[in-house]
Amino acid sequence: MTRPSDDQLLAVLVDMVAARTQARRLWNLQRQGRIGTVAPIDGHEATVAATAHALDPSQDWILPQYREPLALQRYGPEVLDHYMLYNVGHPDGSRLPESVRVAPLQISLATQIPHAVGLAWGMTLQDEAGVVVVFFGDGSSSEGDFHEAANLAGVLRAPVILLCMNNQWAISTPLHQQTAAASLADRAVGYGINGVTVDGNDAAAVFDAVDEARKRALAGQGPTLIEACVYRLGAHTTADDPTRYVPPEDLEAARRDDPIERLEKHLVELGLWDDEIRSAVETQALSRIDEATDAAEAHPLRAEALMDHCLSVDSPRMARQRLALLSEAEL
Ligand SMILES: Cc1ncc(C[n+]2csc(CCOP(=O)(O)OP(=O)(O)O)c2C)c(N)n1
Ligand SMILES: [Mg+2]
Repeated sequence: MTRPSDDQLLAVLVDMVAARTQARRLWNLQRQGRIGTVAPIDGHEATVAATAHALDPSQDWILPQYREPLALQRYGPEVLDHYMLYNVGHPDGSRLPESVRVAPLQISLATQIPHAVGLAWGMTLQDEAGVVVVFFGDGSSSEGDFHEAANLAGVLRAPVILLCMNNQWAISTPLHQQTAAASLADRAVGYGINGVTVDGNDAAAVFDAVDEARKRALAGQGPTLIEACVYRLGAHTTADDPTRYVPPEDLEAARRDDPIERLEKHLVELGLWDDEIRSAVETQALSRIDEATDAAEAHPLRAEALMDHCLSVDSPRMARQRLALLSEAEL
């Protein structure tokens, strides 16, 4: 068992508070019509930030779903900068520099999981050290891609960590309508891989689980499926009204177990956290996201970039569309 040090926990909390602060800014930016639909991270912060801190950004990969980017500060400022480019609708938002081991976020549910297994297997074939962590939700765990990828990962003993964020909801579908399984981690047995359930609101427990899974993977002991149990504290996305389906008493109970408050309490007791530090972290987080937003809005946009990465050579119809876009852009 590897307990994170107090300094590591402090670094995790800083990232968690920054993420939630920036998520509020994103919500407002969407309401102002400056960015597209976004999926708030509220409730996922401990799992995502603690996972990033249990990894080595110089060798380990992260393949996100769509809720994670704000809590991946450990992987460098480029993650937020590209997330904002993505949010303003720019294709370059999905092209992180090669040195940043974070894949573009993925909206087509579970399609990132086979890629993660392939990437991990490829790293083994090329004798590259490191592991791959792939995030996906409880809803995504019903997709064929998850099952096929988990099966292949087991056969190949790929150094991959399948990190299922069980936040109890897939938009308005509650977990009990998603699966009859008592636990999502139990599915690991069917693939011959290691499976663990962790309290995803407990940053130290997540750090420990990811660290353990990483060590196993690096020692050639194969993949781990980690089910991190959390609760989605906000809307599914800016296009959702959860008051129509989330029972208020469930939300209230989940709020009493807020991951940020829990870690803050611990670090206040250690004398490492107080209101002043929190407000400095919030101020810094807001200035960072404002700076990233301004840069994204100023980033030059070529309309036909929409088609740049669809096919290696434009189809005849795309060629006509590209020309049409170009002539409109010139108007
Ligand atoms: C293949 C596919 N089917 C359906 C959707 C529509 N959709 C977007 S998010 C979502 C729910 C996903 O839930 P979950 O995996 O639990 O992630 P969460 O949003 O709870 O973090 C659905 C059904 C999609 N994006 N992709
Ligand atoms: Mg979910």
